[in-house]
Amino acid sequence: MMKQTRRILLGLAASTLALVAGCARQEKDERIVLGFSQIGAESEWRTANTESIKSAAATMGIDLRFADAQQKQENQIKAIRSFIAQRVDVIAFSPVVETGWDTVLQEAKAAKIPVILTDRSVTADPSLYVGFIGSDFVEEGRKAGRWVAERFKDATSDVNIVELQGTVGAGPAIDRKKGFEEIISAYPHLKIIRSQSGDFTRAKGKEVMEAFLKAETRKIHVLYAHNDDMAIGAIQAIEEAGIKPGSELLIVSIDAVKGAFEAMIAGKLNATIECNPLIGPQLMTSVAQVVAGQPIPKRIVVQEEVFTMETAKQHIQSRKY
Ligand code: GYE
Repeated sequence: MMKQTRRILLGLAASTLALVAGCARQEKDERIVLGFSQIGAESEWRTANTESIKSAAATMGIDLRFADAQQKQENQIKAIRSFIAQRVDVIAFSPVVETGWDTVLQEAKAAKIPVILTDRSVTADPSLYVGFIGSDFVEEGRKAGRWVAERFKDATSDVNIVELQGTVGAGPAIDRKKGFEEIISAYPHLKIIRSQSGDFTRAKGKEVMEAFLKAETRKIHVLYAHNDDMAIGAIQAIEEAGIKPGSELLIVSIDAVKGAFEAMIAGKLNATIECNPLIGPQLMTSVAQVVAGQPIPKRIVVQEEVFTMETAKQHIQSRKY
């Protein structure tokens, strides 16, 4: 009897000790702290990207301080300054536009906090960040251009293209325009007759497409949208104008989000170029490497594909975003 009581008491003491030790470990949180400034929630792509970052941080046990900038550079600069003040281990951000980051990046460098760029890049001095993980936007623009060139290779008269650009000054808007123009410039009959920003949103895509349709007296043959959301918004405007998107007016866009697959299956969108938003795991791996003092590649390019109306059904089930 005595022996049994002693065993119970010893057992209790051991579990109390374990509890105390556990608390101490929790108090002294050893997790890596990552400050992340996201652009906003402007598109389906962005929502998938945010989700990927949050779930990868949780899986890898990284303490993520997440700030949404609502598509404003000034909010991103504020968030980065607050991460510096909090003395986080690493700062990562997806820069809404390419320019205007030098000062805040220098502040991070002076505080000895490494910065990793994700999704979009900047034009600042490359020594101000340790690496950039993201897509090759020029190549995405080229893929869209090649799709149009192939589709109209037998055309004998002008092919009128309207373009919905992404956010003014954003890397993907500049590069997707550049890559597309590079390809179509080899085909004199392919002509961009109107081009304007739709800020990567459905609402703006619709609004600008309405304006194009209203102002244009020539027939519009093709819409090239820098993302699927703007194309989806534009589809509404095109239908409201009594034109059939996908047949009377062909559409190619970029991202390959679920909404684009649905539009392709409905016969309203012709092709989408993949831009993969699921970069959370790659980012967290790089963060852990940087904290461990290991070098990371200055440029990590995300692999992607092209999907068309003809094969959309085959792929939609396996899509994760
Ligand atoms: O294509 C668009 C989003 O930066 C690659 O931003 C990203 C772009 C994406 O709003 O849908």
